[in-house]
Amino acid sequence: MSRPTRTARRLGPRSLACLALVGLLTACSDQEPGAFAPRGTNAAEINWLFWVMVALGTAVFVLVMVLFARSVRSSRRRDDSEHDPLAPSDATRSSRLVIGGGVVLPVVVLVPLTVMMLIVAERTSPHRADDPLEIQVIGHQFWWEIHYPDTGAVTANEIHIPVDTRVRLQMESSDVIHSVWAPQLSGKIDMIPGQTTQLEFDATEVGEYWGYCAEFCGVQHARMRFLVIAHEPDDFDAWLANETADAPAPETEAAERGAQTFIDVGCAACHTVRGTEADGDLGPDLTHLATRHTLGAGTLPNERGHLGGWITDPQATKPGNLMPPTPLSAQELLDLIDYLEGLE
Ligand code: HEC
Ligand SMILES: [Cu+2]
Repeated sequence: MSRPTRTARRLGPRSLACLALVGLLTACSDQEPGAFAPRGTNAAEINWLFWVMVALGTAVFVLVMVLFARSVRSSRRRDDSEHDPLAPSDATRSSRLVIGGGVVLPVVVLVPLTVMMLIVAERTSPHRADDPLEIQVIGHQFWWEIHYPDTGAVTANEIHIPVDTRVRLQMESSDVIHSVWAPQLSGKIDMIPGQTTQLEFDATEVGEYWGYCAEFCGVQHARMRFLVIAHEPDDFDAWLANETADAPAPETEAAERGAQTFIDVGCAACHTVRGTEADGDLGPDLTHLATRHTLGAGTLPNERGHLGGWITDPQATKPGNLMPPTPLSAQELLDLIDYLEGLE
């Protein structure tokens, strides 16, 4: 037996256990709860399967450790008594152990696990619901484009859904592989260029749930987040009706100037504001920007100061994203902010 290292001796088993716990607790957060706090049917199924696997895995681990300890003890005893290890009774015991532990136990553990896994895979697969709400989601470096196909509604980085309703995402990518994952609601599915993949899920509680790009897609992969916002059905209908409508007309003179600046300085080449001549499609649709919670796919809260900062230098907060900085006078910037803040 090797002697414990100096640090391990100094820390002792209790401190080591505490350290391990600290490591585990860093995965917990009130702000962004994860897969262990499911709020959707799929996530609940997956969470259940996870704990079954942990329980079975722990049982097997304990069993192996007990057998291991016993074999160490009995081999010591044999050393003491000069016992012949190849005596026939020992040989049958060993082969029973090999067959029991190497064949019977894996079959008993793995077959039920496989069946459970297949059941969960089937229950969380698309095509379960007859008439789900269809939403089209297109992945971009580094943001999400979201269409409600039965309407003209287009938004970005926010998937609004009615609570307790099966939703089917039809997913595409405009560039590289991305992956959609809202851990509290469902498992993850890749977005693959040239293909349409599907994810069907629901939310069982009204609320806001963070989602992430779960496939490395470039420098700002980590700031490619989205919100799933589950509403009461009436609130969802109201949201969808507003999102479908054209942009509201500017209400102040400054906002009117801002609308013109938006065209003049080139924002309109990349962004669409429905109901105006701005119809670019390289960046997010900004028609109802003011109703959104975040800027830059979850990078910043959608507030006046951050909006100004983002427009002045989007590369400062999200280096490598595909919006270039635009040189603007102070007046142009203020007008633009007034305009964008009116896009409710
Ligand atoms: C070359 C194309 C391009 C130009 C020009 C451009 N943008 Fe963008 N814009 C983008 C892209 C791409 C994003 C998404 C960045 C990301 O989140 O990764 C974006 C994001 C935004 C966002 C955040 C939207 C959201 O929902 O997160 C705002 C607001 C915005 N742009 C405003 C402007 C304004 C105002 C101008 C003109 C001064 C402008 N943009 C010019 C491409 C462009
Ligand atoms: Cu991505």
